[in-house]
Amino acid sequence: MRWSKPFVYAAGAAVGALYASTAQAKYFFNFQPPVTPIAQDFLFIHDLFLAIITAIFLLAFGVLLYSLYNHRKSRNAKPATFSAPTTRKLWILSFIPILSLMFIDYVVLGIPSFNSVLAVTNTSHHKLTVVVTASQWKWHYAYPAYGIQYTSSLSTPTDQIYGDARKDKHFLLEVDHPMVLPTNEKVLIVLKSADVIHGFWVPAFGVKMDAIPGYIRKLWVNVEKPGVYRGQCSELCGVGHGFMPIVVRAESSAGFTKWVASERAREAATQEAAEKTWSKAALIDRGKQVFDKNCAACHQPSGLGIPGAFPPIAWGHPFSATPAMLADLKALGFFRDGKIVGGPVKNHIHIVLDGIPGTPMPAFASQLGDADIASVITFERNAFGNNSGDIVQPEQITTARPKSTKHPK
Ligand code: HEC
Ligand SMILES: [Cu+2]
Repeated sequence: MRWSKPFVYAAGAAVGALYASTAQAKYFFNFQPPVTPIAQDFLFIHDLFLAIITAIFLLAFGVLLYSLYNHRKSRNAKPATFSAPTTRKLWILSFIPILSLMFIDYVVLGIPSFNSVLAVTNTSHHKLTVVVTASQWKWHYAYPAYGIQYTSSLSTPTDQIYGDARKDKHFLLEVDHPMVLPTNEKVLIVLKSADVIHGFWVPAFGVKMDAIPGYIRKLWVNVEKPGVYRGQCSELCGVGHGFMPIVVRAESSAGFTKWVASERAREAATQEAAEKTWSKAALIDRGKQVFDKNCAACHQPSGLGIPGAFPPIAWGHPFSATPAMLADLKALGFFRDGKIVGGPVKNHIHIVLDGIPGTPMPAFASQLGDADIASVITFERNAFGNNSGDIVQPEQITTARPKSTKHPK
């Protein structure tokens, strides 16, 4: 049979196009390059396994093709009539594959896998501890030895998320404040969850563990190469599940020490911000940023919320939800006659600090500093058409905080 010319050209063009696009996007089908001993072990086991099954596949397929060809009908091949090994030779031939598969499974692959699984759980002799707390939908990192703690949230701009701007390279994989680790040091990660199950997963580290509410779980990493490593929450945890990436920057120990110093300076600045008196414009300015980062995922950038789930922040808009949710809002003075209304400042502060228990409205007491909370409340009371003119100063937040939730910043 001869191929028609147009067909050959079309096929050639298709292959060429495929090749060109692959070359451009630098696709690769493999694990991310491993940067911890555990990830290296896992990759080794994976590669070994792949090599072995490829060899077995080729061997078995070779035998199959050989038999198909050699025992074909035109050569008058007769189908075998036996259904079980009959001779000693056949018994041996049957047992060799079984025994060799068991050897591969339990010895060649089993021993290294068992060792790696044990290694993952061995958190002894760590030098640094980082407490990682997952919540809907951000990560919180604390370094108890240095008195540093902060929230890390998605920094991909909303216009990219809604398709109004070109997606950049690290679309949905960029945060405002990455986790920072020193290289070549065993770091213990204590994993917690503040609400539902989340999953801590950074592929280049090889480890992946669920953060389960009510449990404290431990894993460790020893990053051997400086760089930025990206991962994601790996347990479906609500509508913002795709919006809580994990970004880790690994620094040499000198770089890490410098980072610690700069974090301390930042915390001092936050402290200063909490102590001074702000102008209304400055509060609203800062409040908008705090809102976009911490509240807009639920209450929406427009402040109109999502019917049935997240109430509007814009007052005068209707909100229907379960009677229990509405009762909470009514008791706080934020709901009347089917509509969201502006409740008292005191309750507004209470809602943002302590959340509304039993609903998705989170407590921000341990996540935001006093200046951030004061400014977001001032913003909410003066934006989206809520022209209340109210000003809330950081000092009011400082006094409203219960002692137990004093933010160290
Ligand atoms: C995870 C989703 C979520 C996030 C994030 C969130 N809220 Fe809420 N918020 C809710 C829900 C749900 C309610 C209603 C609870 C109820 O009905 O009792 C609520 C209610 C409120 C209310 C009272 C009702 C209203 O609409 O005025 C205020 C004020 C409020 N949130 C402010 C904030 C602020 C400020 C932030 C950010 C610092 C924030 N929320 C972040 C889910 C969220
Ligand atoms: Cu999650």
